[in-house]
Amino acid sequence: DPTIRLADYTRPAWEVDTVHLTFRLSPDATEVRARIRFKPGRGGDLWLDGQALDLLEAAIDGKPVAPAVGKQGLSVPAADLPKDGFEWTCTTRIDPEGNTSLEGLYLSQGMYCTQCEAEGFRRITYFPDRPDVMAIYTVRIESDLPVLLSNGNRIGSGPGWAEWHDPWPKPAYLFALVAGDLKSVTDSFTTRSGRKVDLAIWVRDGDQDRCAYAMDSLKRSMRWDEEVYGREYDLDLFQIVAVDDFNAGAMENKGLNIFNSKYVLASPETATDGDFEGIESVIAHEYFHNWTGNRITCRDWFQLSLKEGLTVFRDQCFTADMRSAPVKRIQDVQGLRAAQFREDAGPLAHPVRPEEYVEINNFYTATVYEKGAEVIRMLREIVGAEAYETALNLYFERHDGQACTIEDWLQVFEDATGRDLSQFKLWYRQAGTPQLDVEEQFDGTVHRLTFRQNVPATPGQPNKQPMPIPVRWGALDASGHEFANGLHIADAAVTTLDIPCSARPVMSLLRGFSAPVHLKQAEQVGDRAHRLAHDTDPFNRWDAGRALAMEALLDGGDTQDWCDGVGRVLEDEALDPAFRAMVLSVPGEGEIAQATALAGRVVDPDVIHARRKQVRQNLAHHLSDRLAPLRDAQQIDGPYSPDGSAPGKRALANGLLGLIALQSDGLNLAQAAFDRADNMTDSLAALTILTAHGAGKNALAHFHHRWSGVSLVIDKWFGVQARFGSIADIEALLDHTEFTWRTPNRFRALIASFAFGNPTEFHRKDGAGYQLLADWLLRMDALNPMVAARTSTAFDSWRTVTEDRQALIATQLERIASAPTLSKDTSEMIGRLRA
Ligand code: DPP
Ligand code: ZN
Repeated sequence: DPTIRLADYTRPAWEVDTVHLTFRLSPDATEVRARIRFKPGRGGDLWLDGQALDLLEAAIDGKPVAPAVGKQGLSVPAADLPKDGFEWTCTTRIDPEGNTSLEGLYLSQGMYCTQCEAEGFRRITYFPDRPDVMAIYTVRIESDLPVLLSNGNRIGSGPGWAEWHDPWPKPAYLFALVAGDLKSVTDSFTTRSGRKVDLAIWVRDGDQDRCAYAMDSLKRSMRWDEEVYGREYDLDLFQIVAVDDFNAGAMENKGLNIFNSKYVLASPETATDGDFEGIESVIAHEYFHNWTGNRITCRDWFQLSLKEGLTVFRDQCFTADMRSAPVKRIQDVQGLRAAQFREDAGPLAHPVRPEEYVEINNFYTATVYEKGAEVIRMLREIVGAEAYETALNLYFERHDGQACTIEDWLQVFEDATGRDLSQFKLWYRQAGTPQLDVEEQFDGTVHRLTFRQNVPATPGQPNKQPMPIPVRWGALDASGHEFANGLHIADAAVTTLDIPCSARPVMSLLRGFSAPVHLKQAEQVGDRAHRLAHDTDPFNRWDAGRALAMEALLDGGDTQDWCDGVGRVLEDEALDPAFRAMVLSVPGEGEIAQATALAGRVVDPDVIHARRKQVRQNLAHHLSDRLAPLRDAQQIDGPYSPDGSAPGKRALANGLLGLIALQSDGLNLAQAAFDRADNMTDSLAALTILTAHGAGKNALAHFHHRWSGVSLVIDKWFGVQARFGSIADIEALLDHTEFTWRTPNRFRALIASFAFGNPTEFHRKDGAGYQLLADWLLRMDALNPMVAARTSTAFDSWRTVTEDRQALIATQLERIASAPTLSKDTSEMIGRLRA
């Protein structure tokens, strides 16, 4: 049974004090010499993980040994091991050039780099590759390449070599090595206790002028973690390396973060406002891991959310502080609903702390990350901001240098507050998005709310218990005045809340999205419109508009109230343009599909597409000649800035342009906007609008010509066409000379953008979309299992679509499942999808 279970956890048999590694780099035959000092743990045989390694020699305390070597690692019987500890030495040979999985040590455009989380270190040398084995590393790199980097501080270097030492004990997954012909952009940061930290961002020659925003974001992150969490940086050097071939977003290796270049490189000409914001938040996220992840790490991979949920929560708060808190909250909830609610509603649903897995790479999910962050947000909501701070200080004090569990995390909150959090822990154990139904009754003196919660059955979890759901609420009177507010914790199957009042109020519930649940509030006619006009909670104000739109989208009903409300918000100059832009946007097709399935109906992507188009048309018609002046009013003077109010104005202006394009002559305006654009945000927005209307031919050619060779921009060019093109268009793009499927960013730009972002073509009735995805999953699986497995989640809502489509998908899933060779990653995913 290949399944790994949380319940089977045991302490390591042997622990590690120090690791000395010497790398002799060579593209297809790198030699790694390891000298590892072991000390007794639980005791027993020595097991060292190892994959795709050539073992050249091994010795214990200098005496050659011949361990039993298998495909997953090697073992030495306890009887052959000195009881009190020993020094293990071995030399392995690896093939970075042939390593297409991008886990372990690999080559990306002539540059060596590593990705060791979760289990990549075992592709470098034999090691107890588990996060509860923490050790001090010294690394020597031998190579003719000019730049040789590893974790920690450089302790020596000369022609053809460099040595690094990291004084902080760390698990192997935080190990990093980079070697290449790289250029750096440098700066420095002085911590509040006066430590001067050198900062360096390493990129390919020519990219130095696109690092300024990443560097600025890094310095702001370092300051924020000091001010808000009291956490200082703990080395004299902090480095970031940008690489083009990378499976995920970025990696928090101690002192040497490695980033997908998408989250480092930006200039106004090449990056959108969204890209800048993404850089700011990912730089912050990886930096914040230094304390939440590195200094305090996870005992085992089931505890992944211990570092990821917390670090996402921290980066969300950072962005909220840097930008607009309400707008950030709306964006985060949109993301949560689109990805995590979707995951939670289908065959891939799993708890924030999973209890079993086959391949841990498959659990770097929206549930572990984003729902994990929501759980911490609720915890803070329930205990209060002050107690949260006390608990976090206790966490850092008590667990620094340790590999911890969710139990340790909750214990500090129990100790800091005296609360019993055993019921709260269900948020980590139970999968599925709770549904919270609310009934309201006004009796003349009291308004009574009755909350009924239901946590749906999910794979392996048929029965659920009630969880504590924090519901922030406000009560509005008929004039929109808020006369009462508070926090209700719905912690039983049924709970009630009584609000004394003399007239029936309009209730604003789940303010700020205080819990990750589906709220079903049977509001009276006009209540939602009232809240869209008056709610003092910006999140709920936005959500009221979204709920109004969703009603019309689901039932094809009347859009008058929604159009009126949106119109009023748009013209309210007192409101942040970024917020107005969010109110203007209509729920996406994926979100409408989810709502359809939740209402117990069959999803027909064609119907959803048509309805959404109709609803947008109604809005454009309703706003008619107010659109153009509103857009003109968002004119920005001065040079481009990714900060301040400008991104919000651009978002609003471009949202309005999208509606203008639905009017006669509107496409001419979009074309003019494209021609005139002097930054990527406006250029890509206009290009997207033109392409969505099938009028992008010239603009696409122009865009391609202008940006040929700038890979991050060419990714956008592929992405736009993937989302709006036909399958024939996609097939033509697959043959394009610049389509290099081996680079994950490019693969995602075309294949994943198509599968996730082009529902009508993906769900085409002849099954051609499903077949195309399956073909590429099979192809990619042989090259890079992690990317293939991740992309297979495009099939995760397959049981909600029409029966003819389900049958076509089932055929493709079966075809993949019966492929002669399939990675552990993809076979686990397909197995869960079909279960
Ligand atoms: N640990 C990484 C992150 O989420 C994922 N590779 O930051
Ligand atoms: Zn992370």
